Amino acid sequence: MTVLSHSVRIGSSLADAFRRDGYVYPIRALSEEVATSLRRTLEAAEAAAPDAEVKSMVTGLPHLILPEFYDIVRDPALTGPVSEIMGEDLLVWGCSFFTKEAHTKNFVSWHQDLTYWGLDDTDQITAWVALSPSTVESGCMRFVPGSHLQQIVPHKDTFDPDNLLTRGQEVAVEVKDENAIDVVLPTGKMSLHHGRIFHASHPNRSDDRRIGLAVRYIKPSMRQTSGVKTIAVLARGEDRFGNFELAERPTGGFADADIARCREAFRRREGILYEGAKESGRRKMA
Ligand SMILES: O=C(O)CCC(=O)C(=O)O
Repeated sequence: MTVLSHSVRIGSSLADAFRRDGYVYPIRALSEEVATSLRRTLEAAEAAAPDAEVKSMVTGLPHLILPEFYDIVRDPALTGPVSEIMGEDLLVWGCSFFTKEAHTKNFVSWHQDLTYWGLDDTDQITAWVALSPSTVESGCMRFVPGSHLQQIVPHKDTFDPDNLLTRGQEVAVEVKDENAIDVVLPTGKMSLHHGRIFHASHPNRSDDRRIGLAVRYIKPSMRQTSGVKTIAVLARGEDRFGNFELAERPTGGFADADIARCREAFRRREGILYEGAKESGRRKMA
């Protein structure tokens, strides 16, 4: 059993703790060696990417361009704890890196993930896996416990270039800093968070990169409200609904077919993530 949860109280299950708090951590997902080896794979791919577009695929769709990351999002070490909460059948709706370089101003504003994803249900979990130490100094995630119990609140777009979020979006309500907890994770451990939880993170003041792999799990019964079939991966169990187009394992080596699939995945998602946003503030999809 891999689950060792900070927020699970004696006598309550992982699922109970998640429903109560909107998160669970730390969960031992990968050994430090495996996590470090994945970091090396990522960094080799960043260095080898032939152009900015392919580099944005490495950052924004690693599971569709790098076979090692397709395998990791389907690994029972990640999907097991998620399925304890969401059930046996799981799709990966998206997967991306949140990397903050050492001593940079990049940050993440307070937001709720599901605000702009255009899904018809809010039963959604992100597994965030640390590929380097995620500490207060390096700008770990911060959660407001229990904030997932409210609906999606209004957000405003800032398009702040230092903000790692697509639209620089932030909740348009006050968040009291003292109500937040620091989600400190050593290399290889992960947190799970609900798609409605308020979360954010400060800049990285450490000497190392802070690298998190965010894997967005949904149930196959969910659908995009726009009717567009976005590109997903079957992570566990079965898809008996067909609401998403399922991608196979990428070939690797930046094969033409993998690049074409990522281009299409970005294209289908762009209209959803930027719905209602001003044209001028948009950045390239990543
Ligand atoms: O990595 C971070 O600091 C923020 C990540 C985040 O917002 C998310 O995974 O939903």
